[in-house]
Amino acid sequence: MSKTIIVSNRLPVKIYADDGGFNIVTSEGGLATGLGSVYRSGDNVWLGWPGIEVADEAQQEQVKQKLAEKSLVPVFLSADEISGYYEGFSNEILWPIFHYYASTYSNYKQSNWEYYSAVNKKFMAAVMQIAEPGDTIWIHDYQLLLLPGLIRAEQPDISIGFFLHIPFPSFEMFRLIPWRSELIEGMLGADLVGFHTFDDASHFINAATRLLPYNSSSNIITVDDRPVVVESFPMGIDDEKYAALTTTERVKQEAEHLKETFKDKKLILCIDRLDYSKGILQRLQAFEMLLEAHPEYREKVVLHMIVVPSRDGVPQYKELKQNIDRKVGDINARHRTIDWSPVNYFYRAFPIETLSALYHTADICLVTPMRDGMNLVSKEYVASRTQETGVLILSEMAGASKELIDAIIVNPSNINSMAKAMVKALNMPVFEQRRRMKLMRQVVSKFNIKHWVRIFMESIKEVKQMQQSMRSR
Ligand code: GDG
Repeated sequence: MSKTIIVSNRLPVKIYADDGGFNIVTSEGGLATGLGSVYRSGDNVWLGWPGIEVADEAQQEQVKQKLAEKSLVPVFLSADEISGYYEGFSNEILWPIFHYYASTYSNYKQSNWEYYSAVNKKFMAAVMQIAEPGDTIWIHDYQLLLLPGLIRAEQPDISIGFFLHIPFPSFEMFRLIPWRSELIEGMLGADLVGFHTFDDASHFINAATRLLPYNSSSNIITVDDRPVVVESFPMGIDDEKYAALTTTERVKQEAEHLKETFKDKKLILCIDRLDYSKGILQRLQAFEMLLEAHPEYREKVVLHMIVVPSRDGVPQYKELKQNIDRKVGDINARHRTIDWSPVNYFYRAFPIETLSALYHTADICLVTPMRDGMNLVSKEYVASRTQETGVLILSEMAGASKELIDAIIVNPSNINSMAKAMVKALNMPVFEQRRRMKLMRQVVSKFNIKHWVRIFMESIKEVKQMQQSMRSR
């Protein structure tokens, strides 16, 4: 029987070395939840890096066997490979360019490219050990752009889907990358190339047809007689999980505590990974402008800001963290009173129950990335608003803004307009909040993660059928 192989840089697990053995905890991230129904059924598997360096072969075997019980297959990477392929090429070249941060943050080191190519080949070899004709392979994200092409060269007829979780930039940005043609060629090894938004898909078609001698018609690029379909598949969340969480005892207690703590104040919530693409500093400037232009909100509003540590070994991220610390310190020092701190800043991760209580309680959720493929936090806020009130302020640069059109949409570079959006949100009548939130909840529930997985898998099948019927003509 044919099977599906999911491939991503990271396996959805955390592994802890424990008394000479290993302890494995599966992660509950959005992608893992959505793909759970796929990789846990039949002979299907998920293949990726387990997240820790295991150099010893006997230990690798031990990890491999433990993961096999959970339908997971590890690709072991050395510290040098992680540094060149993941930190160097993926996070210092692809991530900034794909998020429209040119030159300053890009480091086009040849050795990073060599590691990136070598690790993509390593993934290909691992896939080839388990793939059989008739199988479907679904590859995820920017760390594995070469993988579809490498697999195609080995197994010309196998079904391959590729999905990019971050934005695909316009051609003028993408062309800066020294290895741009090789990257596009790699992606075009897939039968179906998926993005969060229509714009990302158009940018990809534009780059592919300008860099390589392939023709396109509508959303199909023909690669040596093989049609490759390029489409947008906006990723959803497990909306039912977020709604159900709000009814659990623990979340109810935490929500009560929050309500009591902030009883005469409006709570504005932001949750982001530490990243320059998330617009954290610009948002702080806007909040400061609000306090300065509208003294009536002093002691009446709190910005509850969770920044989750991420890539903090990279110098740019360290610097960003210092700038955020300084800005928060500044705002609090200048505006705080004995009973009130304008910014409640946390630099750590929290359990999902705490996030749920915050989502459920916060009057406003402020999501203002400079660029974001989708942004799931905005959808999680909407899914947690079972009481149907609350206001979402959302950047037009997040993929989610194409779907959540009833949010207050802002340009995150326009500090003034973000401050005005906060005033609008703080004063929005309840009936208007409900009207908007109901519409957004319909979108989040209809286009949830199950729907996303289903339509992507169905589309791979349809593309394969189309290719077969073209061949038999
Ligand atoms: C990439 C793209 C795209 C956050 N803090 C905590 C925590 N989180 C969870 C959130 C949410 C997830 O992390 C973050 O997802 P985002 O979509 O907001 O952002 P990225 O991590 O940058 O994800 C993005 C996504 O891929 C999917 O395609 O939307 O554009 O950049 O689920 O809830 N979870 C827990 N504790 C925290 O403190 N448990």
